[in-house]
Amino acid sequence: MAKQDLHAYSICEDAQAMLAKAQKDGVETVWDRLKAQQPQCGFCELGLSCRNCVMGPCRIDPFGDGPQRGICGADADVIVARNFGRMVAAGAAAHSDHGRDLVETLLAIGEGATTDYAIRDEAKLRRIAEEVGLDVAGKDVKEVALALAEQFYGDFGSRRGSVSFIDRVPAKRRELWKALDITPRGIDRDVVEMMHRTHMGVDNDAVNICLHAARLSLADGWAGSMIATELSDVIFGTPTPRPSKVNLGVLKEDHVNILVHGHSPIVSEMILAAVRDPALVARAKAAGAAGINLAGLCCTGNELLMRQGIPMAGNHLMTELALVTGAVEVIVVDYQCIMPSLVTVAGCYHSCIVTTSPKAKFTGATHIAFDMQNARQQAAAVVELAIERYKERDPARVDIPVAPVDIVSGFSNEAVLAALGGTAAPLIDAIKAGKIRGAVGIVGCNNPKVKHDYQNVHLIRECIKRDLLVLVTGCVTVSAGKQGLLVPGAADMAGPGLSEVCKALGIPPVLHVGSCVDNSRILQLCGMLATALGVDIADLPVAAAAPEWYSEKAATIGLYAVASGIFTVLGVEPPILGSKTVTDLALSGLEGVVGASFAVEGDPVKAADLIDTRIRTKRQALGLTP
Ligand code: XCC
Ligand code: SF4
Repeated sequence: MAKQDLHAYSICEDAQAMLAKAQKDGVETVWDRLKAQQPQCGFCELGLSCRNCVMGPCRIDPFGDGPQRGICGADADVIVARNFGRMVAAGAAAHSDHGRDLVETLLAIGEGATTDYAIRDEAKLRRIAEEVGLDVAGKDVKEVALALAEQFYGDFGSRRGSVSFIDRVPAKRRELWKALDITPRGIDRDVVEMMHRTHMGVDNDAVNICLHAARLSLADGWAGSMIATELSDVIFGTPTPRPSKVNLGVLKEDHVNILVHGHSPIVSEMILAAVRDPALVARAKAAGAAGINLAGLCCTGNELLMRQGIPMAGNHLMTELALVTGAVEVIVVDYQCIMPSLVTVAGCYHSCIVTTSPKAKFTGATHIAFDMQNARQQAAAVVELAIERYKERDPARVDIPVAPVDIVSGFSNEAVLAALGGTAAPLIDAIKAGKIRGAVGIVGCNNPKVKHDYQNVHLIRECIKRDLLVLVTGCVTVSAGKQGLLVPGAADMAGPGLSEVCKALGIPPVLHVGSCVDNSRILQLCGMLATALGVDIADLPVAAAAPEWYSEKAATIGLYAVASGIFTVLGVEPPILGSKTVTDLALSGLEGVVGASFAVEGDPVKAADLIDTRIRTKRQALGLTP
């Protein structure tokens, strides 16, 4: 790529510097491969291609000149809806299978089958067990863990009418779901049913497929992801506000640098324990390093940041570029959002990619299998490998381009309520008084089709200016943090009302609430606020946005937000525009069905205008000043 182009790819100084170095070092990046893929398939972009059976593949001509039906007779509406349904199923499967790993960890703790993992927040364990209807009186911690694990296994199955956390949903919303027959029943059941429905010759009504997509997304939001979040808190501790740092400057030139990447805290928490082991630190020093430095990428990074204050090196589009610093010994991964290219990029330096999960192996990577019995020992092996790699580092090729930026993280709902004095009443009062006009969850990924971090950052800035409190998760966390938006001082960038509230509480106007499964924290908070006000979630002055989303998981998150009653703006077009029926449903029809819909808007100022208009309408309907 030409030099002058680099600023077009990312707003971040560290990204620009590493893109230039990648060019110099002859490293291919995601942006090079995006270019090589041009032009991308227009049928697929519109959702109009189908390969659900081998009579096909088929495609529908969007201009009306060519075929309007697949070989089986499916039209554009059915093909688009089926493709979208499978996308949502894949996203729900990813989050929820991650959630299941936490249930398995809880079970192992309950059975006494692990000494590596334990319960760090017993009060939360008991609170949740009681909430879902278990009798915990007189039971010890292991017995409660066992009973709760069994209860949550039931949420994955097919024998219940609804999922365990259904009572977190406000009554009005529960009734609406019941009337629409979209109450989530069981995670695996609803995912499997989508695979069934989208087989040739099953569900051939686009709207009916979309309604089931809504139900299965709710099984993710209110069960799979919610279980992942709550059990991560129980096992690894409920987050509380703590300072940390972000960007490639968190790498240390004189240290052994290890990055954790992926999504689950199960592996990364053990790596953290190992890097703090004095014997391993001594070995690193013997190898000539000043110590061992751990930092995060993507959502497993968010998990460690929220609970432990471990710094973040970068988000999705920074993962290759982190290796280009030449300062990373090992990236240890679990699953999801790990570009296969990392193995190749690591091979251009002294770096090593370590995989840990039996369900996520990468050809060319080093596999160190983690399980409930060996996790601590395997984590030590990863750190030892990193120390060996450090000896191979070429100091002449190291470039850590920036100084790190301060952030504050750790705003679990428990922490937010504690900061407010134990109840949501002060937050509700601030909303009623119009100091905080509403709240916006700005979440999701990076996508090389969009200038890196541009839409994420500018939408946040526009929202806080309008006195909208912003909650961030996932890769948007890093986008926000790098621009100085995750510190209390950022209140100066907010409108007068929000600024006043933030300064009084000493909190940033942009709160980091966790990883992508932690979007369930936002659902829970909305449920709590709506119940306290005696209204539905759709009546609240809230909205959501995924400005730079790329992942199937983000499609699922967007849909469960909308199906929960939250207006959601996507910054990148979803592959549904080939069907007028599905597009109309998404952009307006859902409003009359579930009380919220999607908008697609890539311009952050226009996206903020859409959100603002929505929040104005909702405030007025509640009898508040707009
Ligand atoms: Fe992945 Fe979660 Fe998206 Fe980031 S935000 S690119 S899904 S790591 Ni979840
Ligand atoms: Fe073609 Fe129908 Fe088979 Fe899809 S399911 S590939 S549209 S024949």
